[in-house]
Amino acid sequence: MYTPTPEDKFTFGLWTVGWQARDPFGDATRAPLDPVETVHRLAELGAYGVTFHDDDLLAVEPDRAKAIESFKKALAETGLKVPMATTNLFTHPVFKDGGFTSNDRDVRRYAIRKVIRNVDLAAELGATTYVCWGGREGAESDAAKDVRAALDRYKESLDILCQYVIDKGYDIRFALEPKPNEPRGDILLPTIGHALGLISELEHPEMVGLNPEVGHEQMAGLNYVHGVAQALWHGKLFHLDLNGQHGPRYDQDLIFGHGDVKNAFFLVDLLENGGYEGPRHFDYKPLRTDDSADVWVSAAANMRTYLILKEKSKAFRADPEVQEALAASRVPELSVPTLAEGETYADLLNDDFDLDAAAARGFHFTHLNQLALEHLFGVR
Ligand code: 3MF
Ligand code: MG
Ligand code: MG
Ligand code: MG
Repeated sequence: MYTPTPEDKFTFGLWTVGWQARDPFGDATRAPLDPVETVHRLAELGAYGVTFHDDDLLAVEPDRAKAIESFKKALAETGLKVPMATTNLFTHPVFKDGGFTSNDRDVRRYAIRKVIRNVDLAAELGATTYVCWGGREGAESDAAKDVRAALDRYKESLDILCQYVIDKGYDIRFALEPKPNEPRGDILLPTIGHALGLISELEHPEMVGLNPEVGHEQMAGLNYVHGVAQALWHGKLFHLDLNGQHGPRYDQDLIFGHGDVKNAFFLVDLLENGGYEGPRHFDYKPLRTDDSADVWVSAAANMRTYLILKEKSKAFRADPEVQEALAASRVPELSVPTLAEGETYADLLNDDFDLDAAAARGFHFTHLNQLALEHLFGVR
C-alpha cells in the first residue's frame, strides 16, 4: 500500500532532487547530481517521469550533446517519460532584469532563442507541456518597469513561441507558472488569476494554460485549491507543481503535504475527482540539512504522501455520514442551475419564498469540516 507505480503519473524536476542547497546565506551542502543517476533512482522509486530545464542537463557534463545523449540512454533503459520541459531564464546574470521582459531588447531576443532551442529538445523527447516560469520578469522599483510595456513584450514572446510550435507541427502547449515574488521584489503574473487574464489576450489562447505551484499561491496568502479549481473550470490546468509551504514567507518548496496538510488533502480530493489527468509533478527542495541519501527519502515521501491523501479522500467520499453531511450542507444543490430549463428571469421575478425561514437555516459546515479533519487525522 502507498507504493507508487508509473500509473500514478508521478514526475519530478531534475532540479528538485538535484538542488545542491545553495541559498542566499550559505554554500551548497550537497554535491551535484548526475541526471543519469536521477533517472535511475526515480524509476526505482516508482515515478512515471522526469522534467528538466535546459541547463539542468548540464549538471555534471558541460557538453550539451554528450549530456543529452546520456540522458536519453537513461530514459530508454528505465522507460521514464519526459512529459514536460522548461527553460532556465533566471540563473545567468544576463537575465537579471528578466528574459521576455528585460528592458534590454538584446536579452529579450536571446531569451526567446534559448526557449526555442529547448522546445526542439522537448518535442524530440515527447514532452507535450512546456512551462514558462518568469522568475526574473519583474522589478524592485515601480520606476524601473513599465508594466504595460512589459505585458506587451510577455504577450509578444508567447505569441512568437506559439507560432514556432505551430510552424514545426509540435504537439506542445505552454503552461505559465505564476509566482508573486522571489527572486524579484515583484514578479509579473503573480497569481493564477493574473496569468489567466494575460492568456485571454494572446494570439493563440488555446495553446497556453497554467502550471500553478502550491507554494506560490500560498506565498500570496491565497487558497491553492480554489485557484486550481478555477484553472480547471477554465480548461487551463495543463500541469502543476506540487509541494508544501507555510503561508506568506520565502518560497519553501517543502515536500508535498509537509506544509498546509489540510489544503493538500482537499487538493488531492479535487485532482482525483475533478478531471485532471496530467502528471502529478513535484517541484520541491530536499531540506538543506538532508544528505545525498536523504534526498531519495524525501523524493519517496512526496509520492507516499500523495497516495495516502488519495486514500483519505476516497474514504471521505465513501463515508455515509459525509454524504449525509454534504446533503445537509446543500453542497450538491449548488450544481443545480438557478433557473430551471426553459425559465427566464421573468420566472424568478414572479417567485416568492419565506425570507425569514431561509435566513434562519444553518448550513452545518462545521460538522462537514470536522468530518474531513477526522478522516485526515485517521480516526474514522
Ligand atoms: C521557482 C519555480 C521554478 C519553476 C520552473 C519551471 C525552479 O520558484 O517554481 O523552479 O517551477 O522553473 O517549471
Ligand atoms: Mg516554490
Ligand atoms: Mg520554486
Ligand atoms: Mg515551480
